[in-house]
Amino acid sequence: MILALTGGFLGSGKTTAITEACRSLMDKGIKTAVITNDQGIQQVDSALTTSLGIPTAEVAGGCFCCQFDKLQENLQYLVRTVKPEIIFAESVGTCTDLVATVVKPINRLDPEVRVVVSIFADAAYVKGLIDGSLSFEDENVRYLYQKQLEEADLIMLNKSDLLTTEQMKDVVGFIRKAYPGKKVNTISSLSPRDIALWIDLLKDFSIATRPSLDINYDIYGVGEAVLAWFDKELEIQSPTGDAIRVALQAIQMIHQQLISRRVLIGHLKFFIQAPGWSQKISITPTGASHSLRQPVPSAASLRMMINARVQTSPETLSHVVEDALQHTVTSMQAVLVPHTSAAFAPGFPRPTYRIA
Ligand SMILES: Nc1nc2c(ncn2[C@@H]2O[C@H](COP(=O)(O)OP(=O)(O)O)[C@@H](O)[C@H]2O)c(=O)[nH]1
Ligand SMILES: [Mg+2]
Repeated sequence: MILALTGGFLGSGKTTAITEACRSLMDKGIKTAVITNDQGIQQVDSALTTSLGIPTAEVAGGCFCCQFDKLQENLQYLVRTVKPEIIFAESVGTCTDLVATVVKPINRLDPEVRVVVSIFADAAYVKGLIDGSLSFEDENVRYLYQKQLEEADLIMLNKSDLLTTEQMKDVVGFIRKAYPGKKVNTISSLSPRDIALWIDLLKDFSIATRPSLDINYDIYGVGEAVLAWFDKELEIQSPTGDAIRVALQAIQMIHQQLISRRVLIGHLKFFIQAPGWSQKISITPTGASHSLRQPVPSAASLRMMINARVQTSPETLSHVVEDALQHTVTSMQAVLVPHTSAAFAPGFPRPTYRIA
């Protein structure tokens, strides 16, 4: 069994690649499953994979490293119930030190499992690092970003479709120079051919030993904590059938408000579910978002799940989101029914195991 441990920064395209890979494997009759991971309780990513019929288990309330036993439990559960050839486990976008805290403990407990660490990087984000347009990124965040790539078995330089050939050449050159000796693969998660290539790489990859990262947990901890977390589940009711349009307008307003504050948007994820219609909407540091399925149907009500990571205080993030929701709902004569809501700064990473 292959455990495709899939990491990389927020919004780099991990879930997109995983869902595409699962779809393609399932089409061929190959059994597969997903373990999602987030620090919050309701997860947009698991809502998406579940809605697509992919067997999904969730590690909530902390990273894989800090919830290792839960990860192990889910792995065993999926092996028993689904018997997959490949399990994709997506780590939190600000998590690093996976080799020491996840790969080595798994290898020790279950040497039969073949773990491959793919680290995704958004090529447009890397371009932003090169040309300085992401200069407002906190230096501690930059540190954990670099550490993530440092421990990759496979660097997956994703979203190649967003850049020109020339730009991609610069980005690949930059990554090769920063991580000499690493395998750098340029892909687009939206391309079935590239996803097939990733699956082949996962199947063919073998390695005898990996070094654990040399990492400063104080810097890493600050890098995680400066990206505030906001989770919310709510319902929108619209007697005029405009619930989806209200949700989309609120999302746009949240995005605009954050842009005007010049804060780094790690990832804004929304999962909208109306009767017979569901859609995940993502806003990433480079703004790229998968185009919305059109036309938008009319709906009298919907449920929306929000997961946000933004480089600001939890209070500010919560205020921006709540304000935009309230404003939009009121101006479009809709009703907002809140379910759950939480805003926090992630705690200091304390891995269950760490094998240096
Ligand atoms: N253009 C483009 N967009 C992508 C690609 N991969 C992912 N995305 C988009 O990037 C956003 C974040 O993707 P997601 O898979 O949720 O990122 P994650 O946070 O790493 O799991 C979504 O809007 C995706 O549609 C890609 O290869 N090309
Ligand atoms: Mg994801």
